[in-house]
Amino acid sequence: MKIERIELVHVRLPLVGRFRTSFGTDTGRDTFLLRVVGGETEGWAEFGGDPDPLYCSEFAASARLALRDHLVPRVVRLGDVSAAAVGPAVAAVKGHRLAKAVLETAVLDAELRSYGMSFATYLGAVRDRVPAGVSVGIADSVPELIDDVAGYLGEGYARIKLKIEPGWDVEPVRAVRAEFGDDLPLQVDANTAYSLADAEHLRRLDEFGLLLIEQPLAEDDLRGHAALAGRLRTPICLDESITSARDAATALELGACRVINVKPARVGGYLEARRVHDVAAASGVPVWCGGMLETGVGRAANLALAALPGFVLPGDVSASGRYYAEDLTPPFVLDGGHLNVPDGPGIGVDVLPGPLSRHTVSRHDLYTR
Ligand code: NPQ
Ligand code: MG
Repeated sequence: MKIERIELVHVRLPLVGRFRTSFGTDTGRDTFLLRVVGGETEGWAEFGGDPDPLYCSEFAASARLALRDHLVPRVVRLGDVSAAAVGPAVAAVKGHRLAKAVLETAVLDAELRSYGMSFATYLGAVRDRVPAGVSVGIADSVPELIDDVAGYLGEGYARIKLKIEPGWDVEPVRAVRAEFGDDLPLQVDANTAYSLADAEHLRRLDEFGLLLIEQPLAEDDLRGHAALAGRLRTPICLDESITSARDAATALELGACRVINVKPARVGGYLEARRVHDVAAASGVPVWCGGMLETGVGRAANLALAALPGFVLPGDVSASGRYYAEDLTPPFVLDGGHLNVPDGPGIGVDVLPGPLSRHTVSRHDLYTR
């Protein structure tokens, strides 16, 4: 494929409710889409980060500069561009995995659309629907949290993830177990809010039969996670710490985790995400698909990944309505607690012009031939 144009579309969408984590509160999603046009085809992808470097070191403005000045020129210079060639072309650039991911994914979408092949088929999906989990933000009070969880269970969600932080951990988990019972698939996500000195406190979560505790310690603290793992019954799952398949192999070798949250953006794209899946599967380690408050553009591709055989736990793949009153694509809706995996060409959904224009802040050409 010869690339004719790469356009960055800055979008801003209000969230249906506030989303609070241990690193901040969001009331809207502010990100960008990349549109790659080449020959008879075009592809779309969504940046998986945020305007602030709080979840990870990258942010929307850093990705925009990395793409404009370093990544796009290296890829366009290839002449005949394929998704498989993007990673090698940008490998000399250190880091910037979220920026690399959005570029590779847009090229992959364009390429697969030109063959009429779906992401699901390309990645090796073995299911046509996946169970939907939901990530529940920190609430102002326990009764409000119980209301939030009851609402999601009423909609059919198959698994609940509670965001936790010091001061909001044992009590909310105890209350959710007391209200909804021991059979509810339940897990927690600390987004790096604890230290190893909190090990005895975190051990109090062991009595609640959680599926896992996600990223309790700092992203660069594999040794600490391994030490903590020796003191908890609850399996540790890593999110922020895993930025590549090699990281996954290292973390498993060190005993730093027993479960991995796979986010394509964090590891540099869907090709590396599949390699993380393969590394985990080779060790019999379960993985699940994480989420970054994606619009339908990112959500569609995540559903394809979540349909791979090693994705044995429900992911943070929720319906569009979990976050957005109006999505940028036809909305993804729950069907018996599941979401259908798109089977059309590429990501399998189209960006809707009306919603896109209503939520567009600005458009910029990063490249025109
Ligand atoms: C996680 N996601 O698993 C992340 C964290 C997260 C669904 O829990 C804007 C962009 C806001 C990305 C808030 C879920 C975000 C974000 C939280 C990612 O750790
Ligand atoms: Mg997480």
